[in-house]
Amino acid sequence: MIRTHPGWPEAAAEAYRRAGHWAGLTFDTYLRNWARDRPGRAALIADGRRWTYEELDTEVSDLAAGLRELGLSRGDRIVLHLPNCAEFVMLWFALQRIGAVPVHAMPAHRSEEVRHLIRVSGAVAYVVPVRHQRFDYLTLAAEMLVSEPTLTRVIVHGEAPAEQGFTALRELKGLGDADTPPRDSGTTASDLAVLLLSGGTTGTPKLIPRTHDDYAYNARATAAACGADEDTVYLAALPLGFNFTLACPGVLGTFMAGGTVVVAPDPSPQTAFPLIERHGVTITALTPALLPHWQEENRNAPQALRGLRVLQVGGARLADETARALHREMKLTVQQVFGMAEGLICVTRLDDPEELICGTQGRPVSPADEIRIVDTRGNDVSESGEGELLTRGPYTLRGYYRAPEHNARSFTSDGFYATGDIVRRLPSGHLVVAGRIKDQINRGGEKIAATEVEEHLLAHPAINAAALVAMPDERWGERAVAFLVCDPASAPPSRRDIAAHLRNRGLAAYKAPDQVLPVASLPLTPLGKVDKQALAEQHIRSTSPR
Ligand code: J2J
Repeated sequence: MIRTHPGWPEAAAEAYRRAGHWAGLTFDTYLRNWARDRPGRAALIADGRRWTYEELDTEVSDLAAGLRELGLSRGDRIVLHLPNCAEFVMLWFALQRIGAVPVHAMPAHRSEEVRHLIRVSGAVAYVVPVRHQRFDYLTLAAEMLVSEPTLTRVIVHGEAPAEQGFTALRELKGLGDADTPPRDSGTTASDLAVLLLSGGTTGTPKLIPRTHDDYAYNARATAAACGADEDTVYLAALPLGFNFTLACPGVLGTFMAGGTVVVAPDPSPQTAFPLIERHGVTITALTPALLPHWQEENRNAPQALRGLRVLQVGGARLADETARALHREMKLTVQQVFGMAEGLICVTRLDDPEELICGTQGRPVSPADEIRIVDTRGNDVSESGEGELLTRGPYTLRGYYRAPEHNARSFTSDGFYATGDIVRRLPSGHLVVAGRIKDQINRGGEKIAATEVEEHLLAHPAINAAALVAMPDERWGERAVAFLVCDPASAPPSRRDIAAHLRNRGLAAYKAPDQVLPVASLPLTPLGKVDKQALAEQHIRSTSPR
């Protein structure tokens, strides 16, 4: 059998088991245990409905029987492309029940991203809504069924067309006979539990393999670091497919602690505030770009957030001043979260002093997380010096899925993952994120791999060369600026032309540049690479008032 990715060496795995970090339980075993130990407690609230742990377990069994009936089984990969709804959670656990592996797509993803996920994972099934935010997912799914040979099934949340290969989620429940107790798929805790999509730095974003042992620990350790317990009511406002929302502590960490998850269809304060008030939400998670809307709404209707105790903010750098304003203005504890789908999660602790909560991005959630900060030659920097963050630990990957060449570049020979983030460390162990060396734009928490977009820009007939560069932005933290060398014979394309071009090529809308600037040529570094720093500096000089 060809190995899809490197795992932990046996000695490390053994140490993580001995320390109790890896508990040896699959997500399916966790769910069975929760249903047995706390059957009547509220597990999930969504779309105006509520399920206890026992009811959730029953729904999962019904769905799992249907999935088996469709021919899905242990080890199969299934692309999950649902917006926030109860079915996302139920299906996620149903896939765990049969030992299949969910592959998360974000709601904003389009044909390019979905095709990539299906191809790299070799997915056999694809789960979609009918429509969401005016996008027709059925047409996309039909296109995938035709073009992707591994794909044989499309599962639709909503009305499914009566065509070959399509099944409605609703029908799935009656399709097979759910057995009690549910059949054991034979999955072990060291098997793959989920494939997450990386932010990406190269042309094609990589898939991140997470095992039951490591992902469950990720959720447990993060839950402990934010004091989650059975009184916790977590609002999932960001997309459920985001690692932050699913496992930091998110849905999984809240379940581990015995709490209740409330699912919001979107993260706007208009949607979230009434849910927070009605269901007594105690903790939720946001990206910095959403904060101004929440702050404004909180000024108008402060009573809604009375019960909210912890506001996690992560995914992109929270400015120290914003953190301070937030801390003072809202009567709750801000928790900065510096995380990555690859593994390592750092959080400020709830009892940290204000200067750490507002001035750092936290410290690792596990005592077994190892941190190195290195210079460009790979040598450790002096104490409190800045450098690239390398990390290794019980829930940080040792290699991407089916990406041997990329793995050779992204990991040290002794298994540290090179994050591409520039950080410094305080004596307390807290990290301050100071920048990034990876070629990525972090637009309000959404990651854009520059080279992926550049390749699509080059396919435009009027563009001879392109560089996508991150520039500071008031609203998003960073915005994407495309510097374009255009064919002198044709009119330079506008931002709208470029957005349409990228949309036609099947790219998610958030990857379209915020600004397009025609230039005569692209400056090069001595090594012959495009000098993006020079481009950014030139642009700032040319636009700042003299
Ligand atoms: C600066 N940069 C940050 C922060 C992430 C929890 C929270 C976030 C993510 C996530 C996640 C940052 N300040 N507070 O998966 O579970 C940037 C870094 C990092 C990259 C990872 C979670 N928090 N970042 O954002 O896989 O550059 O995960 O390496 O999407 O986001 O992106 P992603």
